[in-house]
Amino acid sequence: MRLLHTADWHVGRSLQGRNRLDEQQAVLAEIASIAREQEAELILITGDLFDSASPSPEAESVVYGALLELSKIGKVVVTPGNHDSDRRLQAVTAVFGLADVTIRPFVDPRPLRFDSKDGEPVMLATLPWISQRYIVKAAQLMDLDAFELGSEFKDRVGHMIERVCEPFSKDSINLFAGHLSLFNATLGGGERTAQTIFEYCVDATAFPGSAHYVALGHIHKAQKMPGPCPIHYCGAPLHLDFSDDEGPRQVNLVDVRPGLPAEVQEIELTSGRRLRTITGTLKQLEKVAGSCGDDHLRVVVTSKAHTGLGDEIRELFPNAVKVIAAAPDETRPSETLDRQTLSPQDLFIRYLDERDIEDPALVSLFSELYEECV
Ligand SMILES: [Mn+2]
Repeated sequence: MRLLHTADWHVGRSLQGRNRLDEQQAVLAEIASIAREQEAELILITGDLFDSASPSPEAESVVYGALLELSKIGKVVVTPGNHDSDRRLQAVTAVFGLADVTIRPFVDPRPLRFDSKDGEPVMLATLPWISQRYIVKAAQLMDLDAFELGSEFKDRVGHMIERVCEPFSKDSINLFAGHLSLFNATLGGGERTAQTIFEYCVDATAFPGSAHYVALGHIHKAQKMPGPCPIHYCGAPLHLDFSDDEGPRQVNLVDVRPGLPAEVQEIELTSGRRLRTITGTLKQLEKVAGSCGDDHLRVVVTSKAHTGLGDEIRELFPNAVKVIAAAPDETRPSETLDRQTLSPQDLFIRYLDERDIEDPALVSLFSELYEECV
């Protein structure tokens, strides 16, 4: 059986206030055309379909349109991520069920069971993003220190993974789809920092050796993780912010057969505009103006600042999303000016940093409270 694995679409995410729905729609169309050409029988979407738990109708239209398009090609299975609202997805589960799009918004110990076109039995265990407040009791959240809290979360999610994978057999194709953070994963960019730190990490050893392929979302950089079976993050299909403007964007195409190791092909995506940082003096920048195509640009000017410099740069680079004036000896954008791109969680972490407070439990609580408010 051939499956396609994608995740972290983050539809609705803007860049410095610039809407990227057209790019998001384009890359989802590219994913559908790959699925069609490669005859993927199963399409796994492992979380963060949306950027927000309350997406705009336009973002919903893009995501729902993409799910229906994919459902014409193969069986579609969705597990929610930390940016999605599980309840909102639950609300449309029955409707999407009519189109053979299975949304698994909540924890369900029973794997999905179906047969591949070749008649091979498939078992697909799923796990949505699990928030700490669901798993560690409130009292423990207060009493345990960060390390204990971390291992509590790790142990319990590890246990859930074992449990949902328990029915795997040697005669079936055994798959896992979920949205979680593994120890030692390399961050891409645009992830919520507070939900990728130690306390939210799980050990890859929780996955059974009998799994043919473990499809993960949450980390935006595509990578294979060491573990007892093939474990992959397929990464985000678009670069989401300037900390993440390099590296390929891809979907994984996976061939699986009972009793044989999975063959994983990484297919590069080309839709969407590149995010790029260019740095130089006004003179140096003048020379490269016009050569940046339609890339979204962050321009760092190292010339001495003068009135109207920002406007001059924007005139040179109409695609400059952000213009930063740095002191001549600085090559990196200044922290102060960079604040507007940070998430509330990241800002809170910086706030604590500035006051010399190191308390991951506090960060985690902030994150939980923030999640409840948005
Ligand atoms: Mn994500």
